[in-house]
Amino acid sequence: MSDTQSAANLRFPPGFRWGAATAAYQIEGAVSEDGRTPSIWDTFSRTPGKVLGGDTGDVACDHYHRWRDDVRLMADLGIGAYRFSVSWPRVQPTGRGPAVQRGLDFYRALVDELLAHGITPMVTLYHWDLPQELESAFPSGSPAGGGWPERDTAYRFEEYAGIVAGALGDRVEWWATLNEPWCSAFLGYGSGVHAPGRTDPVAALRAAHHLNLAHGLGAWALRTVLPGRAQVGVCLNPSAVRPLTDAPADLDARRRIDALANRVFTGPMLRGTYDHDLLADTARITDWSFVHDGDLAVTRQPLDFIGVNYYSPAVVSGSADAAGGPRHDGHGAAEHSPWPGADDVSFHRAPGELTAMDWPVDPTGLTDLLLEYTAEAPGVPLLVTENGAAYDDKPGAAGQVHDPDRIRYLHGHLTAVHEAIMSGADVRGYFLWSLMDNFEWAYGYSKRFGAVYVDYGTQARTPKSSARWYARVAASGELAPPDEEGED
Ligand code: PNW
Repeated sequence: MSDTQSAANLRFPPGFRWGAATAAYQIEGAVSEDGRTPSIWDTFSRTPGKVLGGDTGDVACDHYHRWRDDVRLMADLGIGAYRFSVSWPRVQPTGRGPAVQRGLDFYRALVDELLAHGITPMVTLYHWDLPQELESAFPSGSPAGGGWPERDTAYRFEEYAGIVAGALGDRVEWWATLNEPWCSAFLGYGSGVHAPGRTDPVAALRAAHHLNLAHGLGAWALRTVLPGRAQVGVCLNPSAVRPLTDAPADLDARRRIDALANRVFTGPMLRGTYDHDLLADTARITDWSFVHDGDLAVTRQPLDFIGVNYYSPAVVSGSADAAGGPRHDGHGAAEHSPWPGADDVSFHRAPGELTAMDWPVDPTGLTDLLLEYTAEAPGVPLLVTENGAAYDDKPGAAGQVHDPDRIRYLHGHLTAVHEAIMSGADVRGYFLWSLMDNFEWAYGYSKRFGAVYVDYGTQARTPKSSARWYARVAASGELAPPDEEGED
């Protein structure tokens, strides 16, 4: 490469982490091995009509048996950090009481293997696989019906966090309490397109609060078990929400969705408040009496980092569009709204090419969010803990998988991260979603987000051209041009 070309490449700060991410239910399989019991996602995926094609995580990428090979693959690709999640029902099958040693041993062995290959592990404690017991088994007379709408689930999470911290804390420094609590609360209990598939706006708001509480209790548990040794954060999926026009109704729609998508979590976590406008907007639905005295001091724990998961921006307007038409909020054509008290807000397709998820490609939302957090949480380092895209990848005749669209997507979004850094955001790393193709929740195996292609028949892994491109970026710390140059 000539000097001029290399001078044109954007250079990331020294020490910037180049990572990849996965989640337990999406890759592990082995759902009834070594004492694991069903999670809400096992139950949901086995319920006809909930997941496309009737797919389940029963086998997934069989990572539970192939983890050594998967770590070697990451090492070959020069991945410097790996964010994975611990399956709660694997280590504490009923969600209460003693831990299962074999479950913990799996993660200890995985972490040891990562460290042996120079890969920094980051543990996500909760990436959506709640033990089914905690959803179903509730004291009779409990009004909330179990799961996250039930306050006790937050205390169960605190206990579980302490168990995992005790088992892995001697070798893991980076911890995320929750992944995308918005999805858990509002897709799980509001629109019902995610497990456990409930459709009750009050349950969704209760769930959001108890997830905030669980985050605070979990952060506290991590720091109690690992004093001074844990870097504790949370992975959010903030919405880069834009008004369709400057009309007052559209600006108000933006404010309302910002409250329900973003401030419902950052309020309690960063400032120890639920904003007045959020309480007022939802007053017809609930009086929020499930928020107890003292809760907002618990939810507001110091954060060592904020994890930003970003895919696509949202465009909203205040008046229902005359045609009705499909929703473009990226949550499918849900019958039930994931927006309690704001189901009249219309979502519009943002400009930009669409990925296989029908999510528009617009990296400017990522720059905006990183700069917003920089202003909102000054001094708190940021990590992009998920970013990536699904495309319709197909192996060629020689088995190679060319995915130039994904390379362009990653190049555009890494450029956006670099721009945020140049404007003052303290972004310390980037985790590509995902290391490999996997179980994409309600879409099953039909959507491929991986940098590595998975043949689900043979479980063969094939790095796509984007994986090789990303390896070059990670090795050099510079953004290579978005082409497949150097490919065989
Ligand atoms: C995130 N939405 O999920 C998750 O953290 C990953 O496990 C997942 O595979 C990835 O993004 C890609 O989808 C989301 O409807 C699922 O807005 C749905 C939505 C957002 C994030």
